[in-house]
Formats: sequence, structure tokens, C-alpha cells
Amino acid sequence: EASAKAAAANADSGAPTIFDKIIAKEIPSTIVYEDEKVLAFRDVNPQAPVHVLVIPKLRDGLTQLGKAEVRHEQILGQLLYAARLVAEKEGILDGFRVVINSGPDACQSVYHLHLHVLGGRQMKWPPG
Ligand code: DGP
Repeated sequence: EASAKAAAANADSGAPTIFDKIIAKEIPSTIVYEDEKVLAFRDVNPQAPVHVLVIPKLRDGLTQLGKAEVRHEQILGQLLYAARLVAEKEGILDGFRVVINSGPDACQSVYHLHLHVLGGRQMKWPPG
């Protein structure tokens, strides 16, 4: 399956990712929300009418949720709250989904922790 192959090609090496360039605004993105700690921008390959990625500006070892440590508790909460702000801004508070793909078996392809905020259509369950 294509996305699984793409994910497998990008193991968690700890190397810089494309998101560093997005944070540095070296490559363009459509920013939806930004504060001191968090950046939210539209996914380049949207899977729903609203598909926004919410990331920490400082990766701090948080390549994937599976590597989170106690010191990351605060930023994890900030990311989740930012997801809710994005949902409000995007007008999808009636129903939205927050997804974190962690590791190759979940098809994670970019190793800088990110929350997917998806909405604007009827979501299905179970996800694939
Ligand atoms: P994941 O598979 O959970 O690691 O999701 C990574 C997402 O990142 C994927 O949905 C596509 C998105 N993405 C990858 N490169 C870029 C980029 O350069 N710009 C933007 N806006 N999104 C990107």
C-alpha cells in the first residue's frame, strides 16, 4: 500500500524533517494558527475538506508520540488544546477528528510529532 511504503522509507532517524523548514518559513505553508510553542498549517495532501497539522515548534526529541517522555506532558497538552482552537477557527466544532500516527505500523511518514485535525465531512469509523 502506497502510504505504508512511503512511511517505511522514512524511519525515525532523528534527522531534521521538512517540518523544520516549514517552521523556519523556508518553505511555504498555509498557516492556520500559531503561537510561541505551536504551529498549525494545512496538510499538503488533504484527506478531508479541513486537514490541518498541529506541531510543536521545538521537536525536543518528540519524533513520534511513542517516544514521549514525562517532560513532554505540557507540550502534548498544548498541542491538543491548539487542535481545538483550530477546529473552532475552521468551523468544525460539530465534529472533527484528531489523529496521531506513531511509527511505521501507523504509516507515520514525517518524524516530527504532529496531530492531524480532520473535518468538514462525515468521518467514518473504524479508520483504516
Ligand atoms: P504522517 O503520515 O502522520 O507522518 O503525516 C505527515 C503529513 O505531512 C502527511 O499527511 C503529508 C504532510 N506533509 C508532508 N510534507 C509536507 C509539506 O511539505 N507541507 C505540508 N503542508 N504538509 C506536508
